[in-house]
Amino acid sequence: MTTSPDGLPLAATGRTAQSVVLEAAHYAGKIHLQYFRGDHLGAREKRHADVVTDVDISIERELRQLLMREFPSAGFLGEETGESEGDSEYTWTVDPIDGTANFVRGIPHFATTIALLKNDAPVLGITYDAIRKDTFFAAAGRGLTLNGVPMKPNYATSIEEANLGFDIGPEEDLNVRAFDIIRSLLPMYRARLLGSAALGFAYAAAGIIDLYFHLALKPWDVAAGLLFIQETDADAVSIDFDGAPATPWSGSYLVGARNLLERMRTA
Ligand code: 2AM
Ligand code: CA
Repeated sequence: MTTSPDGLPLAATGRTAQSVVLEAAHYAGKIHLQYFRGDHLGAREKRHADVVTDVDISIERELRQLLMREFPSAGFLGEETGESEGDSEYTWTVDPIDGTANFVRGIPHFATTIALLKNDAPVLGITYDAIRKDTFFAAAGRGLTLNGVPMKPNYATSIEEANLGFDIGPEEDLNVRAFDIIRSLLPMYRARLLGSAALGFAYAAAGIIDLYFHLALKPWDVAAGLLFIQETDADAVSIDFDGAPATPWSGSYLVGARNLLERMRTA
């Protein structure tokens, strides 16, 4: 695969990976707005409390086509269409709608999130919230930007002022555990249940919230967000619930302000 000066693979049409991924995410966002609060979403449950729509599936198919056409030797890992192995060290991860439960109810808080992994580590990531036109973007070593502007988080300095975002999922026992964690931390933190893990990670990296946790996420939910956290230059950290550095396969995540995170774990 040809590499461009930014160290990332060059697309078949000669475009940079950054330009392709921006187009992909913004295209997905256009489709979100077209169907949001419409009547023909084709919503159904994959299993209890795990919802998918025709919109999720058709966006993922189109993004998969675009990314595979532009990067034929890369692998692919998507929430709705599954995994294909590539024959290079690169893999794309795609969640066409992160926050589908919000999307189907007409709650305007969801995003598309796409990442490029190199040997399982995210090197390019985008999370696009079409409702607010917020593009969170990072390439490894080049910092996090929000709508093209470099973002440096300005976290709360005390636990009393901190905002802690979290989300739940389809697994009831884990949800009970998540609420137990929240209950044990209140009234110390101001808690926010947001409904999109991708935006939760992006907000925690940008300092919009101070911390975020989830007990059961998949690589496509978190790959871009983990890169955002990494690109805060150590102001923020990402660990799993055993305290190990987080990877896209950790499952459980606690991310955000380094200064607050250690104190939350011991609370
Ligand atoms: P989703 O909307 O893409 O399913 C709130 O539940 C957050 O957790 C959302 O970001 C949601 O992503 C994610 N999430 C919950 N359960 C999930 C599952 N089984 N697989 C993938 N993501 C999940
Ligand atoms: Ca999804």
